[in-house]
Amino acid sequence: MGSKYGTIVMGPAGAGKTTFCSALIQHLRNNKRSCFYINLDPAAEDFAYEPDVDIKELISLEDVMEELHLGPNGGLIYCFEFLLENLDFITDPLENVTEEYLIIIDMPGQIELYTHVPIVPNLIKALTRGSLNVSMCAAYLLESNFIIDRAKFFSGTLSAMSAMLMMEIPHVNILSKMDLVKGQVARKELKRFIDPDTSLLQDAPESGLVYEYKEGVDNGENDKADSVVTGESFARLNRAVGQLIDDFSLVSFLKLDVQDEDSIGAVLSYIDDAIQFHEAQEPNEPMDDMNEPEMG
Ligand SMILES: Nc1nc2c(ncn2[C@@H]2O[C@H](COP(=O)(O)OP(=O)(O)O)[C@@H](O)[C@H]2O)c(=O)[nH]1
Ligand SMILES: [Mg+2]
Repeated sequence: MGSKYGTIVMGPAGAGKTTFCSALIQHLRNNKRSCFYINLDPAAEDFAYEPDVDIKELISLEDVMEELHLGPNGGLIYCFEFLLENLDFITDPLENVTEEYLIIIDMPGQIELYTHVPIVPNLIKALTRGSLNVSMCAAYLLESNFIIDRAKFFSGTLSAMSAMLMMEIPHVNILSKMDLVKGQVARKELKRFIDPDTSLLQDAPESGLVYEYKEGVDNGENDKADSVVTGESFARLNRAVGQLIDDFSLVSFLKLDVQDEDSIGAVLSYIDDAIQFHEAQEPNEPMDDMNEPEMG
């Protein structure tokens, strides 16, 4: 039985996951590589490339919401619980996917699926363990315009880290939509986000920041609502968050510009390395082939 290779594309809604999947598929095609595209977002409609497997053919989010009187998030959880009970819907088609293929799984953005209930971790276990034995890498996307708001950026970084710890598979973090911040952020400044510099949380506030903190100043005169985000306790929380990210020192980001073929290629090469794709593509040692007929 050969090995299988894949990537699961995650991140908040609107982070650019589906756009990245399409760009990746196009790039693989340009390089004469095969891929197998799985859509697991039951709310996704438009695809540049038609998925080979689409969760919508198993279960309809609309029907679930209507018949069970659930909201979109509850409905989504239900869809994934149903998927986990009917795993052969994705494992059967994967049986025949060979080692030259890159399996690409396009996920919905709801964070509940990764953290509140271990739905995605269980899905990943089903794919990476057992008979399928897919070598998998998580690609976690965060929008680059988050870096305009540092507290938001670090909260995004924390969710990336949380997903990473839950999945227990190789993980690459990707800062998507780099075209949106091009020219807005100095190169040196950007570097502090790519490899998160937690002192960013203590810097003097700049325009666009939602909170304000000054060293040694108890912002006590502010009214109560404000002081939640401007006071010493918020700063202390931020320092603790920064320390946590530092302690793990696991979170850094790859920059992604989907319009740029080289950028996609660079991200893909990180994914390939993480799943050891190329090692499996080596041709057999000629000696092995020559020995075979003599033995038989
Ligand atoms: N400017 C820009 N917009 C993007 C990029 N990637 C995605 N988008 C837009 O962001 C929105 C959400 O993208 P989508 O791929 O559907 O995000 P998903 O919810 O994570 O799958 C869409 O309107 C895309 O056109 C990008 O690299 N640059
Ligand atoms: Mg999508």
